[in-house]
Amino acid sequence: MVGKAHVLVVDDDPDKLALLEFALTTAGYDVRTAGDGEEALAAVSSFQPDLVVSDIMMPRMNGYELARRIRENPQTRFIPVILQTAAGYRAEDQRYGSEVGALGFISDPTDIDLLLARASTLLDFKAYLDTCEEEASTDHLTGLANRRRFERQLEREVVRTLRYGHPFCLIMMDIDHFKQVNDNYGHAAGDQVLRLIGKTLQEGTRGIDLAARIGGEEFAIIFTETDLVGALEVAERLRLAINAIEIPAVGPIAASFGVAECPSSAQTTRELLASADAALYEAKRQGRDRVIQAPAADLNSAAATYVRKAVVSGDTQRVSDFRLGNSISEPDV
Ligand code: GH3
Ligand code: MG
Ligand code: MG
Repeated sequence: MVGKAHVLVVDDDPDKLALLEFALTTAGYDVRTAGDGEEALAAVSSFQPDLVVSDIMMPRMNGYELARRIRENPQTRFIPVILQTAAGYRAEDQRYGSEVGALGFISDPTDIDLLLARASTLLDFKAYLDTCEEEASTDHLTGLANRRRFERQLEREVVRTLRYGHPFCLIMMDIDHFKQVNDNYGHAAGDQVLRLIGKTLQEGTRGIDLAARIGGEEFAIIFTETDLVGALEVAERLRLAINAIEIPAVGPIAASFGVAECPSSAQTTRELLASADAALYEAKRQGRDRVIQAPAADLNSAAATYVRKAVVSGDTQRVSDFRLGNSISEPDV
């Protein structure tokens, strides 16, 4: 986490809420408050807390249900939750709290020292988890996303496009004659080229796009909410920016690009990758240092009709099978 840890405090009793807010703010945390579980769930996605401290008995949605919902969402499941209650506490309340995933249970909400000690430990674990997650999905040479993060994001974008119909684009990029850079100027010079290209891709894309290093000298960029025309423009701009990189010891460098659009070029993760890869290969074949777009897929094919019907009927199993490239040999259309 960068800066102060975010703590969300949830309570329907305004006095208790104010007390906890004051105590946690004084302890140095960035605190947000919510009056019940439903309000808290909305704040969980907008405020992205590192810790939730919640009362149990509340109108609309109680603390158990809030903890359960936080745990069941893959995006929020590792946000620790502390439950606290003043009213008639029983042993089974604590057991139930643990069953729904709460990591702390405080039966005396006036014991601020206990709360702060528990909060501090859980926030320490959360910060370490965040660091691990960040390291596990970052390419250390360039600082870009690595293949792991790229594949996850690609899967999400395909799901989103199948659900809402907004196109997005995938660009695959490979440095031209990169082996010669290593052979002629050494591996350290090669690494410097990779770092500079990473920087160029980062600076040439928007914050919502994802630039990744997915192999030795292969990069990929996911352009969210962008159609083929837009992505081709950016790819061309990036190609020129790479041409303009100056490394005196190495001389000019260039790269080839393949651009595919979902859903027009392909409608599954695997096919989209294959489609952008084929376009990249074609760019190499045509002489390198160029951008080539993937051809449009046949949107009236039996398989395309199959996935459209599955999406319209909300048949997520079929959509998922299709995305993964499973069992589409006999589309039921
Ligand atoms: P093409 O234009 O066809 O892509 O030719 P190329 O030489 O770029 O392609 P090839 O696949 O033959 O060579 C890729 C080279 O990338 C080989 C390898 O030494 C280099 N490479 C891969 N990973 C790294 C790395 O982390 N650092 C450095 N310095 N070089 C790397
Ligand atoms: Mg290459
Ligand atoms: Mg290569």
